[in-house]
Amino acid sequence: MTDLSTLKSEVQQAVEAANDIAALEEARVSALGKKGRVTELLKTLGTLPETERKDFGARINVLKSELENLIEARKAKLGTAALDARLMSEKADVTLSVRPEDKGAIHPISRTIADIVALLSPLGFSVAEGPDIESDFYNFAALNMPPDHPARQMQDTFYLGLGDSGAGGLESSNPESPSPQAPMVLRTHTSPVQVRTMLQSKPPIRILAPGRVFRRDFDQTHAPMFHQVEGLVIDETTHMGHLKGVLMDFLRGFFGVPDLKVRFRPSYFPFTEPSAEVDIGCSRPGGKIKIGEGDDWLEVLGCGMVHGKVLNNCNIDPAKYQGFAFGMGVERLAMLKYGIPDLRTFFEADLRWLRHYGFSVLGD
Ligand code: 2U9
Repeated sequence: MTDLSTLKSEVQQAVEAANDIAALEEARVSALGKKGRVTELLKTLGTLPETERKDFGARINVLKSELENLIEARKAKLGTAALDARLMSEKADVTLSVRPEDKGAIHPISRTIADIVALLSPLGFSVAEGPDIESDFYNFAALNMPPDHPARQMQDTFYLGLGDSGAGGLESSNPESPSPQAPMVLRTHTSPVQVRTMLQSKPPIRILAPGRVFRRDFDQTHAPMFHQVEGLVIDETTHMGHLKGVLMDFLRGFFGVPDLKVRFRPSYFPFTEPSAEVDIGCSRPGGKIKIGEGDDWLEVLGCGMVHGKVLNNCNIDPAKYQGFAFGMGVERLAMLKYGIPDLRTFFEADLRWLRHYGFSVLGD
């Protein structure tokens, strides 16, 4: 009869000698595999006399589970050793100084958003964010754009598959759910962030909503994805004078022209009433734009007092509260401030472009 303790010590030696997972697997198969030594022994049980069979069977099973434990323990040890070796080989010295030839750069979009936030946060604005994929309610219905509203066509929308179906739109019991009439969309503006904020918190509200937006539009001056920063202020006595003061100070700071001419021109947006578009003074010598001089005008942002219907939709009482909102296109402002001529180059991920128009990480 095979000496089980010899078998055990031989398999044990093979397991301990295995220096990687493949060698360990080889040792396991030769002991416990279909044709392994322990399995072959189990097959001989039937040939033993009845009196020996039970005892020998039990001893083989004990051996089998001891060997399995040994193999598992070795496997864990080899795994840890492999991880340690990998960590050692991938060790990075974070105390090394920056290599000038590998210097990264801040993208003009990130820099412009940072510029805008830095100018407005001292006035009490904080930054709020929301999802790129929105329901009909947050992107349209709550903003006074019901299903048949012509303003929906003003912003060509990317519609998404429906997922589950339920009622959408303003009448919906659940504003998150899509329906065949109101599928989910890629947000066409960052305004849904303000809707969510108003539904979640009480005035006073002072927020900036920077982020990506999506419209089905692509030509020299339009990209299907671009960035906006929108702002919202809601309080008991906020009025159009506050709106004008905030935006005039902002534009003068942003373009670095303290006496910049700023003009508010009546306009229309479904979510604000009254609404205005804002122009700044410029000249256009030889087709180039020079900001802060001359008698010409250049449109830079839109704004207005938040529509009473929008306040109602967001559970804010328009008899008690009022406020203003504004929106600006980040690429457009970056092009004007940093002299970038072509919108499409923002999204080409061209390293030479980024080295030229990008900003140092250290802010100089
Ligand atoms: C709520 C209420 C009102 C945000 C506003 C504009 C005017 C505007 C455009 C500028 C250039 C978009 O990127 S652009 O094409 N935006 O003119 N946006 S008022 O009004 C809001 C937002 C949210 C709850």
